[in-house]
Amino acid sequence: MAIVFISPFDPPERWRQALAPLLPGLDWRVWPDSVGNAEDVDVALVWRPPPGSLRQFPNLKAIYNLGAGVDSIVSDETLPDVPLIHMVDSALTRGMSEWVVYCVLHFHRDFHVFRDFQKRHHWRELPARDTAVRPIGILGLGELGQDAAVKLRAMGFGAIAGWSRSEKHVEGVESFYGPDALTPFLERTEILVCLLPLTAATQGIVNRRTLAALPEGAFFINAARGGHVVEQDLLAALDSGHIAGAALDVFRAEPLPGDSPFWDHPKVLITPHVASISMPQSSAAEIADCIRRVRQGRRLKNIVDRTRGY
Ligand code: NDP
Ligand code: OXD
Repeated sequence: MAIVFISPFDPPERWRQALAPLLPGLDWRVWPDSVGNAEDVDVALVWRPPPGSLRQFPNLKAIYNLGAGVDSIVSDETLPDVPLIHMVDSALTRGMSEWVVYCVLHFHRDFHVFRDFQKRHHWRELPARDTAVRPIGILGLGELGQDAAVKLRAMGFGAIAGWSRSEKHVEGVESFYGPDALTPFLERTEILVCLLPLTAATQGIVNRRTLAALPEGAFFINAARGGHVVEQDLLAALDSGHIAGAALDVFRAEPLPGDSPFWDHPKVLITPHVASISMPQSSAAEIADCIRRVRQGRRLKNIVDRTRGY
């Protein structure tokens, strides 16, 4: 029984070092250079595996995605029909909530304006907004969305809502669910945070129509995927002033091309897809537990529903 690591973007050694103490006798292979006998492999650890790369393992029993989002993998038609597990890790969740809280506070406390005032040596007070009544809306109230909501609430945000497919019961968070609830959810939201998975149903969900449903002067924060946004529509909404600012961690093209209008846009805050990064040390215990479960034939957690796409 061997593990194969497939990620063109990650140094495999850090993951091996984190997992080895938890899985005595770990047989570790790295795609494509040291796969050895492909028949030995029972579990694949992957992050954005090249399409077709998983096809060669006839005894594969599970695929563990080393990140929360599986959009880059579920579209691979050659993906073997074995359980696909997505990462749920407390450090990944914590990191995302930090990024979201930072961005919400940036706009809520007018840092986007004060940054500009400072450049112009301009000393001016702005009217304060009461945190208790500032309407925050989170698209996607799953692992990450719920944690961000709970942490914002702990800071005193008292008007938080979330939108999901099914109804949620999170204390102090109003639940909107299903397609019909999207417009009412947007209409009451002044700071919109996107934490949805990218699927056929959520592709391009932030567009001219949905941005127009937000109140004038709303803010948009995206830590999910660039594919959720029709970028021309967002730029137009920023330029017209309907959207007063955006914090964007993800884009349709990554790395963001040097000539993208987002780079120099005065209303846009950019980070390079780092809202939260999977960390081998923190997630190793969860991954090792998953591998043991596969090998012992026990129930697996956090399995992706491939028909839903997340
Ligand atoms: P989850 O699967 O735990 O949660 C997804 C949420 O989205 C659920 O509440 C789900 O509803 C909701 N949802 C999905 N489809 C729809 C739909 N069509 N309509 C309404 N609601 C929908 O995912 P995570 O919270 O773990 O991760 C979310 C995303 O965050 C990832 O897919 C990834 O793209 C992104 N991410 C980005 C990172 C970064 O660094 N930028 C880092 C980590 C993740 P329901 O609960 O009812 O099923
Ligand atoms: C993820 C990501 O989905 O890092 O985990 O984007």
